[in-house]
Amino acid sequence: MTDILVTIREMVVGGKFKEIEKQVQQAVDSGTDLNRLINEALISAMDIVGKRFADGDIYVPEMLVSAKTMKQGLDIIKPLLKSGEAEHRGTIVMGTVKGDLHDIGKNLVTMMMEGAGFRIIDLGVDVKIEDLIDTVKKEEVDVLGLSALLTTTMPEMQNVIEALVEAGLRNQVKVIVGGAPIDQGFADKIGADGFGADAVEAVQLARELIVEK
Ligand code: B1M
Repeated sequence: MTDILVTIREMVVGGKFKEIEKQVQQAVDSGTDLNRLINEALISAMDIVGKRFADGDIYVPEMLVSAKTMKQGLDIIKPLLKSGEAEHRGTIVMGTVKGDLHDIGKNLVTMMMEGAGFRIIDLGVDVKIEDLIDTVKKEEVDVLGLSALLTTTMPEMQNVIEALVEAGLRNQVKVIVGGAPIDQGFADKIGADGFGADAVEAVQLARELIVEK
């Protein structure tokens, strides 16, 4: 890994939010590959932070400052991922399920989806089922993307799918799920149409599902 990627990863781990923008901008200007910047520096920093939290070496405030630092780094990269396509390829509603406040992964997926030319309606975090259902009813939604980071909020994804069935909307929209504790087996079990392990997979999946529709 190059020095600049190591430096950025350490800045996120250390929560250096005042310095991160300059460093990421420098990496971009020097031609660093954006995927490596995202995966090897920013995402891998959050893995380190997660491990330290699980081991009891750091606490929620430190985790929060690292999250803020990562977001600021991502904000520099975000405009560079936009494809600038005039016509959108389909509409995707994104949200982190009720009870869950983690949004870094969801935002990353959203950014990549936008970059791939989809219209995104981002409902944010802690999203109530009623809000998801209302949006699917009002907008021409092709894909509903749900994110969950906590084992305690994973079951909410199944509740959303059941609510779509009850509202008679299940056949109108494809549901994709993701987040650190989610896997293909869970997605199959709850009747989702697909699982994305990361943002790149999520974009690929959305493309395939929209063609299928
Ligand atoms: Co939280 N947290 N957290 N946290 N946090 C985890 C998830 C945890 C694993 C840490 C740990 O113990 N090792 C643990 C969960 C344990 C469990 O459920 N078994 C945990 C905990 C316990 C908690 C609290 C309960 C702590 C507390 O208060 N005691 C609390 C819960 C709050 C709540 O949600 N109600 C909490 C709070 C927080 C912060 C607010 C401090 C902060 C979040 C800030 C924010 O998001 N704005 C935070 C953070 C930063 C983390 C870790 C360290 C990092 C998460 C992250 O951003 N990763 C996390 C440990 C970890 O995951 N390593 C942890 C980077 C991100 C790019 O990855 O989100 O996985 P990820 O997204 C990936 C893929 O999963 C995928 O693509 C993304 C890009 O590759 N993906 C999708 C995600 N969504 C997708 C959707 C798709 C497709 C793919 O389709 C729709």
